Amino acid sequence: MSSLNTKTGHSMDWTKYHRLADIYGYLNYLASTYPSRVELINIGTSYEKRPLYVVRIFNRSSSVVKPAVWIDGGIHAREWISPALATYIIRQLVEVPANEALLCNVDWFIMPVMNPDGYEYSHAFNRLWRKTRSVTSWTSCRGVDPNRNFGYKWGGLGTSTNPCSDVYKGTRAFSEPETFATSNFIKGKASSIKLYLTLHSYGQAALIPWGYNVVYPSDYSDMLELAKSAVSKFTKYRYRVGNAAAIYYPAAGGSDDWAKSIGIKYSYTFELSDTGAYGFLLPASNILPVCQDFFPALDVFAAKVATMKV
Ligand code: 0X9
Ligand code: ZN
Repeated sequence: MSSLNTKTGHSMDWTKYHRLADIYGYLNYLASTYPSRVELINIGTSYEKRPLYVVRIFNRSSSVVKPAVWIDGGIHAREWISPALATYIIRQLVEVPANEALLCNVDWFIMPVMNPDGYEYSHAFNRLWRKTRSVTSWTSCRGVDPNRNFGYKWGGLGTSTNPCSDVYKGTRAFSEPETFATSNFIKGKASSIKLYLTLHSYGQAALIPWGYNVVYPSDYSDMLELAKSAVSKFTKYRYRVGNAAAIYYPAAGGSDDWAKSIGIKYSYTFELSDTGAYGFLLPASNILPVCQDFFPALDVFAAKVATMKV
C-alpha cells in the first residue's frame, strides 16, 4: 500500500503506529484543510529541538469563550497506543461530520505527542524507552520521567534522584522543556479548561487524583461519578476506576495531580489497553478496536464540560 493516500492527501491511518513525521504531517494537513475548525499551535520546542504541537479544535458558532477539554498523549515514549488514540480523536472531531455536535459547546485542545524526542527514540533505537532525552549530570544515562517532573508534590513518593532510573524526577520541577511548555500553555488557559485527560498505557484503568499518595480530593465523588459514567460507554474493554495511588501506586509529580492542583476540576489518567498480555508492545491490530471503544466516552465528558461556567 502506498504511503500517501491520493484521495485525502495525507498518510494517516490506524493500521500501524506512525512515526512523528507522519503525525505532524497529518496535523499540518488538517490545519491547512480545515482552517475554520483547526488551529495548530506551536507551544515550544523539545530538548532535541522538535516542535511541540497542540491542536485546537473549535466551531466558530459564537464568539464567547467556551469551556474546554484538554487531552494529551505520548508523555511516556513507549506507550504507542496513546498518541495513536489522540490522533484518532483529532480525526473524529475534525473530519467526521457525525461528531460535529461535540464542538458546539466545547473547545478541544489536543497534544498527541508531549514527549516527541522519547517517542522517536522508542521507534529508532529502544522500543521500551519511557523518558525524555535530555542529558543529565555526569552519568551516561539520559532522560527524565515527564510524569515525575510536574510541579505538584514534586520529588515525593515513587520518584527517583538517580538519572539512570525510569522514574527520575529531574533536577527541579519542570526542568524538561516538554513539561515546562505544556504546563505554561495549560496555565494560560486554566480558566477555560475544565477537564484534563492524559493518555497512557497499560492496564485498562481510569486513575483519579491524588496520585502522590492515597489521598482523596474533597470533590473526589464528583470525579469518580464522571469517570464511571465515561467508562460505562466502553463495550469491548473493561476499565477499573479509582484513586491513582490506591489502584496503581503512589507516584508524585504526575501531570494529572498538577492539573488538579491548578483548579481543573476533572483530571484523569487513562491507562489504555491491554492488561498485560502485550503491555507496551500492543500489536497495531488493536489500535482501531481500542480507539473505537474509547471515543464514545468523549460524549460523556463533553456533556459535563458543556455545563460548566468559564
Ligand atoms: O507511573 C505513571 O506515571 C503512570 N503509569 S505508567 O505505567 N503509564 O507509567 C501512572 C500515573 C498516575 N498518576 C499519578 N501517580 N499522579
Ligand atoms: Zn505512562
